[in-house]
Amino acid sequence: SYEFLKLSTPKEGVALVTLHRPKALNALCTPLFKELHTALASLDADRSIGAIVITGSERAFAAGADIKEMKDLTFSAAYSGDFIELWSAAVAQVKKPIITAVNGYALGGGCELAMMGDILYCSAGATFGQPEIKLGTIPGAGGSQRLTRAIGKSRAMEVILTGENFSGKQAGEWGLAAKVFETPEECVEGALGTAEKIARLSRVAVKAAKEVVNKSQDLGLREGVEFERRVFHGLFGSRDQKIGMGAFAKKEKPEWSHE
Ligand code: CO8
Repeated sequence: SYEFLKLSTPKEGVALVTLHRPKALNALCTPLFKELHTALASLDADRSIGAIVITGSERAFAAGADIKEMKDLTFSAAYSGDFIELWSAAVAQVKKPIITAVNGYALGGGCELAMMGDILYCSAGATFGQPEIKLGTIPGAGGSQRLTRAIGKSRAMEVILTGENFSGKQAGEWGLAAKVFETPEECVEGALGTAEKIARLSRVAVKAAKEVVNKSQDLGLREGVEFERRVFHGLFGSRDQKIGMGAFAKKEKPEWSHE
């Protein structure tokens, strides 16, 4: 049981993690992130789960890191305690696909958390932003890197240097969001639907696909293509490759091994 999260399994193979700290617009305090870390690690290890959706409320996905918790933090405490490191790891270490379904505010650390997922969906009225500059600081959980890769340097500079927010509609137009929905309900349903589709596929192939796409963010093109080819070769050793291609040849539906 969690204080700041709600967990459910609304569709077969799909876990829904709902951030639940309504009094503070889901501001990301350390206890919330510790719970998120524990919950995601256990879902990643759970063989019945194939994909994970993270969402917040209609009003706020998350309004940022907890400013009240951070305001008196010193450099030595932040540095020696590796402040934020665990937070990024909570999501980055997960091998199963994560879809973030963003409604309401996704500001600062909230925007960064949304971008840590593998696929980002939002509603048109969502509010994204990296307002840290207005607090006398900068993004600290990958915002400057992930936003720049997602929307390009000039737009990312504009967002991060001014601290001005942008809408869910803009997030779609700029390519930050894979899909934009009219309403918050549609956004969560859309994310669950996509997660269900993914959860029904070969687990080993899905894991490999996520790994190779993520490598594209770290490697140059030649190394990335070589890495992809090695993993592709490796999948000929999996049962699911035989099941998938065998079923195609026999005009049957594949029954994945879920290995
Ligand atoms: N931290 C702490 N408390 C918060 C936060 C926050 N980020 N955001 C909202 N709250 C609290 C408010 O203090 C308020 O509490 P109370 O009722 O006790 O006063 C409650 O939530 C409701 O908020 P408001 O009354 O302000 O609601 P409004 O509808 O008037 O305004 C806003 C909503 C515009 C979202 C406003 O709350 C706001 O500007 N919030 C702060 C947004 C912000 O600056 N976020 C960036 C924080 S810095 C950051 O994230 C650094 C990232 C570091 C890495 C993070 C790793 C993941």
